[in-house]
Amino acid sequence: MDSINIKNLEIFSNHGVLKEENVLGQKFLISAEIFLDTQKAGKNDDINLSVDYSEICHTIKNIMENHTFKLIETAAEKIAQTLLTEFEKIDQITIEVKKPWAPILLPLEYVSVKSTRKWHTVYLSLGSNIGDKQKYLSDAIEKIRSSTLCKSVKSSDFTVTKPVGYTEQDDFLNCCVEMKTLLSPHDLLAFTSSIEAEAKRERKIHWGPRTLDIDIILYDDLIMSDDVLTIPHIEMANRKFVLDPLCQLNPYAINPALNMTAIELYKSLPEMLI
Ligand code: PH2
Ligand code: MG
Ligand code: MG
Repeated sequence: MDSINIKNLEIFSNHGVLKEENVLGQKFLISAEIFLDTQKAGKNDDINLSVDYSEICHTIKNIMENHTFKLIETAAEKIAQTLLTEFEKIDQITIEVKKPWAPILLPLEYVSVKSTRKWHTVYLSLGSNIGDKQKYLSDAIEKIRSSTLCKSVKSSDFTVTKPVGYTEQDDFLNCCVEMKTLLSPHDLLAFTSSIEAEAKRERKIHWGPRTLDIDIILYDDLIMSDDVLTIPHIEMANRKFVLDPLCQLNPYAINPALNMTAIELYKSLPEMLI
């Protein structure tokens, strides 16, 4: 991938855990490796097809001068997130914040934090089978769209499906959403759970009726599992109501745990489910 690089931008500002650092200030050196496709800009000699490194430097300077962070971790996080959300052409960024005058009473060249952040590609499955199902789904998609930490949000069509698992309940309305997000898997789960909670989601019967269910299906090519989250979604390969709308968005989306595309999974559903 192409990158634009800024090395050791010098800024005097007031970050630190010690009170003295917040009052007196000190020198910070900021480096940025900005990943984006520069080919179009390079071929057309047009700055509008790239990002202006001068604008980037001034954005970094404003963040550093207008905040007082305790940690250089927080400075790096804030710079990475601001640049990724304000410059839409940036796919990924590595920010290094160096503190050459760190007051540790020992000589050193500098101490630094280096963080890499990027837009992740995510697929969600949404379902509703109580009340105004259409509104629950479209309100949820609107809430996702309005987050600055999500972009390029695309929804499949909404489809009516028969309940799977616990069958003594109303039909579902289901869809899938494709998007890019800066949220980590657990932060994304907290975000989708908060949208479920706003829809007055109650957890009474496992796989029972719900106003709104939002499941994380795929997150880049990540494979992970812990007490609260398993990615890819463990049931996706058995669920037509997930695979059908997923194929509509991207038939070649890969389940990295099974090493199969959405369309391959759809075609290998048992006959009775199709
Ligand atoms: N969700 C379930 C269980 N069963 N059936 C359909 N048709 N659609 C769903 O979204 C669904 C389900 C658990 O989340
Ligand atoms: Mg579910
Ligand atoms: Mg769920």
